Amino acid sequence: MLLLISMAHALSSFPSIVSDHLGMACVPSCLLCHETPAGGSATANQAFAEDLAAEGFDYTDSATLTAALDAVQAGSYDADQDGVNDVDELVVGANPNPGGVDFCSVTGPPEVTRGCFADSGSTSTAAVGVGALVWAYALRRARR
Ligand SMILES: [Ca+2]
Ligand SMILES: [Ca+2]
Repeated sequence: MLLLISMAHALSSFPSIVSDHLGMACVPSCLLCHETPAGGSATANQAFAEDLAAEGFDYTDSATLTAALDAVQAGSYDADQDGVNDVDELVVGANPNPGGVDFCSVTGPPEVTRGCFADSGSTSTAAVGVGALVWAYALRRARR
């Protein structure tokens, strides 16, 4: 139960972890790693996501994200082969993926505040439901 809740939390915080770790001007959309704006593990096929995976990022363990970001930076990855490294692009709000729309600009997609786990909607709904049950249980216990 706690694992489910913490996993949903981890998934929802990936864009803000990237933003915080790299000091981005905004939180990137799911399109940084996913092929669709709503995200989901089956769509995490962007070139940048593959770079992160090559450096040990495991989406079930958010602690691997910052290490993979550091490794991608140290390795001077350039997912779209435009001569500017992935991390350098992200720091200025650009999209490191081939053909991607920049993240931190008025023409970019909207910021993500709730995460990139659309295809696991039942999981996140379940996590919210479980969270509500835990809360209700705690409330009941507190009233005794
Ligand atoms: Ca590039
Ligand atoms: Ca680029």
